[in-house]
Amino acid sequence: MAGNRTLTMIKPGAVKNGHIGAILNDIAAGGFKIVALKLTQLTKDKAGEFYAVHKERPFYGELVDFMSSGPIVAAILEKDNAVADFRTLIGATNPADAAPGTIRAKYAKSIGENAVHGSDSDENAAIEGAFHFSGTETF
Ligand code: 3AN
Repeated sequence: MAGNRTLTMIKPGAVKNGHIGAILNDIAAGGFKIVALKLTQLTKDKAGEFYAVHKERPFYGELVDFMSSGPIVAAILEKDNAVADFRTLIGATNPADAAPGTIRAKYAKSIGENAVHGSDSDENAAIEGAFHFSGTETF
């Protein structure tokens, strides 16, 4: 059975460009309930840890530099079928391929600076939720 939670981050570019409110509004309009939320900044070490699965990819250094470059918003979102439905709401990794109306189509600049993160599996949603939030910060 599909799980009901996913982890998102509003990335530094979208925070810097003033899109926090609009993106949270799209998330709520998409039927997701926020069960954890914070404004925070990743160190390079923490960003490297978060994206460790991509360590061998050519864009890893650029990704870690970008994700630690400024504040982000991290949130755990709840909805039936959360992981897949959230990935539909945000659109394709490359905003050029993202369906019209999706969060990445509206707010992402490029494949590297693509506005938001969404977990890719229930297992990773749980790992990523615990990465950002303690038990007392999660409702
Ligand atoms: P998604 O975030 O849609 O699950 P992944 O897991 O393939 O996509 O990639 C993780 C992150 O790595 C993306 N959100 C994006 O910021 C970055 N990324 C992926 N592919 C590229 C690429 N070709 N060039 C630069 N950055 C990339």
